[in-house]
Amino acid sequence: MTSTKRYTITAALPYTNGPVHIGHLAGVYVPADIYTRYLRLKKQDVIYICGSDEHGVPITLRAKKEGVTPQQIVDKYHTIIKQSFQDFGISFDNYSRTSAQIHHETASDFFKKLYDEGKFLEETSEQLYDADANQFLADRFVVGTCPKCGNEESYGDQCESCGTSHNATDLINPKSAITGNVPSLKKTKHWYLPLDKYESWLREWIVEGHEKDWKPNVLGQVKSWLDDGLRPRAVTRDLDWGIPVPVKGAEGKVLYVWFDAPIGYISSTKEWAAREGKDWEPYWKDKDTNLIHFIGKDNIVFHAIIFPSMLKAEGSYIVPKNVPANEFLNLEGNKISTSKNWAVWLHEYLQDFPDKQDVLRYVLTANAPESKDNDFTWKEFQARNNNELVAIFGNFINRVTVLTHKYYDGVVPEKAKHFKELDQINDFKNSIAKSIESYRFREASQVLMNLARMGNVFLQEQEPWKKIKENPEEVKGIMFVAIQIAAALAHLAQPFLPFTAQKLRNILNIEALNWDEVHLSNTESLVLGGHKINASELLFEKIEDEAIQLQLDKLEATKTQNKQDNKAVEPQKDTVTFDDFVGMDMRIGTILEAEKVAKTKKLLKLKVDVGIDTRTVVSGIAESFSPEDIIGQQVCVLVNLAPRKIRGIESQGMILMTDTKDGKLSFLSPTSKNIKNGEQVS
Ligand code: B3M
Ligand code: ZN
Repeated sequence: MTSTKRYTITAALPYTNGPVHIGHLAGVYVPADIYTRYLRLKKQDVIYICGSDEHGVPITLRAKKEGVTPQQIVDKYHTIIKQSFQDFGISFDNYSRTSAQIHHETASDFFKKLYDEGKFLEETSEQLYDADANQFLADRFVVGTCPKCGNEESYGDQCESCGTSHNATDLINPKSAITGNVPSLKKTKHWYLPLDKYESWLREWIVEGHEKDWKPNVLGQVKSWLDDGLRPRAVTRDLDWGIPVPVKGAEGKVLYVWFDAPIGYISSTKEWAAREGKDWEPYWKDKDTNLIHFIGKDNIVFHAIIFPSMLKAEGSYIVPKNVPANEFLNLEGNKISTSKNWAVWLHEYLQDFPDKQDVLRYVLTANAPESKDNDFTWKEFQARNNNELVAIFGNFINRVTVLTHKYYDGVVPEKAKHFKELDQINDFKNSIAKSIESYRFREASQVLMNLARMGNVFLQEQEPWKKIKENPEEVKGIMFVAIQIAAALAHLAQPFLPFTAQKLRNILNIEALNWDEVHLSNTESLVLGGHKINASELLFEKIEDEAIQLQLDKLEATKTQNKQDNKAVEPQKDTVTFDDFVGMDMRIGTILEAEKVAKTKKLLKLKVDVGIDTRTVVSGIAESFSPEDIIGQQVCVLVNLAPRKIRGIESQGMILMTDTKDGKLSFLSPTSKNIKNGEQVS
């Protein structure tokens, strides 16, 4: 990377249905920020673009929950989110919002162009409808079983468990998320992007063109979708919250949120350009521009398949060079969840740990979910702070600055001898650069820490405090090198720890350098002899057990609260007739065999002796029971439920279970030991 290149870096637009948490930061915004800050230091032509995603069902649902309008929801969370990003030093060049006028225009025009050029299919078909709510059920308005992996809580447009994107009508056993009703079907007209037409182009572009440089988790998902075959995808919705579909005959319809949101990157770029007096187009249309989307793994299909197909259909845009998606960050062993309040919210973190933005940035980077899901624990947070930031980085800087004041009144001595450590600084720098350029930010952060480690080892070996009496001249040479390492840390830490880097520059009384200026040789140094540094100051402070316990207690309280909320009993369902009831044939049976259904989390394939015969039942109980524990278990089976295929296996009945809201299942089994298989339940 020597010549100047243009980069358009985007970070997923967060939904404004809640504040942002550590999962957001670790998965998307910190890695993208490190990358961008590094490119800026490399003097590249780079913009870092983001904004709030203010349309879509999550917003409407949150508004319903809080009893306010969608507009009130987006205004509230846009403000909180924007502030959190700013507080954590996420250095966007522009943070816009999809309710902005410029975005409505841009998205509308984009749709219109594709429409005018006949790039959409127009089709009237039966869609899921909730008559009580007077609402078509798309996206998150509907949950049901994923046809691909059997996850019973898949959304209408996407399964969060296996990542597949599908149409709402593909769901097995769909239910309205608004009323819980089983939806009916109703005819409605929509516009579809024929993804199948872009399949061979996508294959050539991604699978053949980016096999080497895209991350394996991204390529894996992309290949699996392409292998399954792509189908036309509706890009409009029957909703009242969103961008109106700008064509005749589409009254009451809006653009699908995943159609408008990625266009938000373009509108945010336009907003930036207008403010800065720049031209936005090269950042999206010049084929030499590197367009890079930082996202979480649940967004891969939209950024690697759907949005590129939209850009290709439009014709004048470039497509992404890379889509570095991260996996998920869990919290203390459980999935982070906005609705269950299982998260470390950024604005709350800052109340408890003011001025410790860099600590969180560092911990989240050092433990980033780059190739697999990872767990954030408060113990690790404390350990990384105390054992790395304080004991290694901070300790080294403190020793250097304290000794410089003690021996030389803060004036840097002249270079006396060339130590190998000076050359090693260059190696560390190159190694950090290489890791960042290949999106390996964890590795990069560890190389940075290793540079501080090297500084400590150097001082430990040279022991200037022992030599200062007998050999003050030698100590000058040692301290000169130690100060160069400290300065290198200040410069190389910039992308990762922007606040600390600034503080350290102030202590060392030095200006920021560009990446390529951080170079040492026989003749070049980072700080010259005679330079005066400022008073020493601690960069990091130890985090005590009490502060960590407070956080753990907070999470414990959330758990207790969730348990209490779950205790609320479901209201009674609509009445059924006696005939409805006796029509159900329920028998006692015994589980003879049980095995996991391949590539699913929840499904077990059971062989059950129900007295009449031995039959196969596919049951979503794998998260509560392991196969070997339930063999021989007597259960209650609904045997005359119409057979249906689940993951290609015909299920001939249903095991009756109690299902608590926290997801714990238990069997309904006879308490008497003498009940034979085939006995009827009535
Ligand atoms: N708002 C999904 C999310 O927050 C979505 C990203 C849009 S990026 C164009 O996970
Ligand atoms: Zn799935």
